[in-house]
Amino acid sequence: MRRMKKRYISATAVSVLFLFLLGGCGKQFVVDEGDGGSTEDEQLIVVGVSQLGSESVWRTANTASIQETFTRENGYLLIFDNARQKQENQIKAIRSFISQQVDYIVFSPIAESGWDVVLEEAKEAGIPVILMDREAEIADESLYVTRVGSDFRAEGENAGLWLAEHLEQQGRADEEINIVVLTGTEGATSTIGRTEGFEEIARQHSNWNILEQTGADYTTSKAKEEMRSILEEHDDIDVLVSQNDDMTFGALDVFKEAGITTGVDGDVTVISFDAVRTALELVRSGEINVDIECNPEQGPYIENVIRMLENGENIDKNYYVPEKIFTQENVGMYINDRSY
Ligand code: GZL
Repeated sequence: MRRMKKRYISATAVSVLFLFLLGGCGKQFVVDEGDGGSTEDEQLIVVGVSQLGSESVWRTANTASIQETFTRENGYLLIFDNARQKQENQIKAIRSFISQQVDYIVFSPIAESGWDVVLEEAKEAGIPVILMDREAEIADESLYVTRVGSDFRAEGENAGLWLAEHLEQQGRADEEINIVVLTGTEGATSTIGRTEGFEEIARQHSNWNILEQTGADYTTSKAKEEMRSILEEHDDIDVLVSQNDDMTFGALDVFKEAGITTGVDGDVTVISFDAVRTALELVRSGEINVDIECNPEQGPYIENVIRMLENGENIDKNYYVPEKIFTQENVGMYINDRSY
């Protein structure tokens, strides 16, 4: 896709933009201050990225991947906004990108709904929009070019399939199994997909009882709060399904407070998602039974899409990033190579 207009932001404008936006929607802007106006600047592809927040280790790694990819050396001017978990900040950031006439808009929708109006504005401005990580529920699919992220439903199904296999191996396939699920941010694609995927498998096992399915917003602190409440009601939990490692860390702390062991030889089997390094250390030690990877290193895949668009190539509507499943059996082969 040809870039609509050749634009660059002069050093002065960058400084003004930096000051303006610091007081505006986002918590931070990373703007590569060029010398403005040089031939090199004119060739830069300007990418506006609205990141939903910094709620988890996974999100930090996702942000790092973007900032390490869209550098001046690689031919980009990155304008980055952290929306601090607020959809209205993402919408403001997208509008500021439009007014700056960036070449591409990339954003990770904190929740699936509420994007049609602002994406109509981006379309009218002739700016291609790429979804990162999560999906947006948009009536008109022409409002975004593609999505780069995970297959969250498959992640949830894989968690259920692992549990079924695990119980079979333990000779507990017909035992009553009491399950607690900590879910992520309400309305987020990752939450919806992981929940639906696991439920799909759970429905095939009438002896699986989901005692509680509680939202903890992908944060450690909220998970601690919710897990403490759950333990006041239930002392017969067999399995914890926690939809990201940050919530798992909180739940493990609460189990320890209550004298409940977890993992390979524990009272409670623990299934987690994301597979950040700190969690993989707990898989290796046996405190977490299995960690379903959610790959945050999406920057290079998004950059590849932009290159294809720049070259006028056709692209798909969705690109899944590669992911693994980690258990005590295989984690040792990968843990030392992890970048996050
Ligand atoms: C998944 C991403 C989720 C992670 C959480 O792609 O949307 O959001 O699983 C993060 O750690 O908060």
